[in-house]
Amino acid sequence: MRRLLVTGGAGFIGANFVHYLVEDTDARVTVLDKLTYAASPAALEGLPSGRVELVVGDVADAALVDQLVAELGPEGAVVHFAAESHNDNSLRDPAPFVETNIVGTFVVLEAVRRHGVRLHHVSTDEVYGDLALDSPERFTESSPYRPSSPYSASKAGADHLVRAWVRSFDVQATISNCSNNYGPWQHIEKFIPRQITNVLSGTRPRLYGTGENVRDWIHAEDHSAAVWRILTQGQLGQTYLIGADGERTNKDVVQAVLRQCGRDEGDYELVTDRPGHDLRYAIDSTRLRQELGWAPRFTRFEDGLAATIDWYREHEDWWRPHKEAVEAAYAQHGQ
Ligand code: NAD
Ligand code: TDX
Repeated sequence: MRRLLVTGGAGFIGANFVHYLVEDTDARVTVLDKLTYAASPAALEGLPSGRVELVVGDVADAALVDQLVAELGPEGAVVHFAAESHNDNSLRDPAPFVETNIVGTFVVLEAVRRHGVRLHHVSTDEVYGDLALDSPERFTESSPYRPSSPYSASKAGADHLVRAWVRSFDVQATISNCSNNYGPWQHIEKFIPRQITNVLSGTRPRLYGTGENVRDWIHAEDHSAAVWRILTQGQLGQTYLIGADGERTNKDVVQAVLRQCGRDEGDYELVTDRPGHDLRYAIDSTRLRQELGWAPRFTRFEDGLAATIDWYREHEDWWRPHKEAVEAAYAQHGQ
């Protein structure tokens, strides 16, 4: 049985990945998570204790990470999701983004270097900056790094550290840069869950600026399957882009949420734009599909969205206690 250390495994995508490991592999998992405001330990409840153990701690704590990596043994692997992940927060207070995303990745790299353990580093397409709204261009593995926000700059910094540790120290690592995820357990500060929970609360969805910005949506389950594929079959030192051809304007997404909830498609508000707001992300995932044979299961965004809306309807007890505070924080910025 393979031993894995999953950092950030109590977060939205990390927890989805832990479920994937339990259901589709025989891996034994240690989750290292600081349980910040973004964590959902509830997402890990009910998983077999013989398969999943939660260690509450900071990925930037070098002694703790060293001990956990040492315990994996040479056949083990680290999958590194832990991060501060919300662009809007990074614009209000960048410090934890530098600490967790850059210093935390440095700490992980030093531990896997010392113990000769395999690493998969989870990153984002935002490191490549943005694309023009009206261009056919998509990001590829050779797109130049051009991050716009403190969040994306901190993820770019982390990616550069991983690449340097591969080249200079022969660390056995792969990197994936994925597009925007949606699905169960996503924090309601993020776009899709914020709008779903607005509609379920009887308030209007909030679109930044004109609503014309484009994001490329992928279901978190498809992201998890891709990460496993790269971890087990990817070429060491290689970067893989993960995306499911899910480009939509933010306005299209809000209108789909309204339609699926039986509300008028025009029943949204345009609010203050995000400073430096990236215009468009789009992923060309040809390498991952052709070299590793991965393909997404959620090929119709509207179906994945409908399932996600149902999930938030059924899990109101999870998100409702946080809704007022999240909206009050946005309201302070006219959003
Ligand atoms: P999230 O904010 O939902 O979860 C992050 C998790 O990391 C939380 O459980 C949090 O408690 C934990 N964490 C934060 N700081 C920590 C620290 N110092 N030490 C230990 N744990 C800490 O984020 P997410 O959306 O699940 O994103 C996970 C990863 O995937 C991130 O690296 C992110 O950059 C990347 N990613 C996200 C998306 C997306 O659309 N959400 C897309 C591409 C890549
Ligand atoms: O209320 C909102 N209204 C709105 O129009 C919010 C919260 C967002 N938006 C817009 C901003 C973006 O164009 O929706 C789009 C998506 O916003 P976010 O959910 O904040 O995601 P984004 O900034 O695109 O970053 C996400 O994808 C890449 C994740 O949060 C990152 O962790 C990941 O790396």
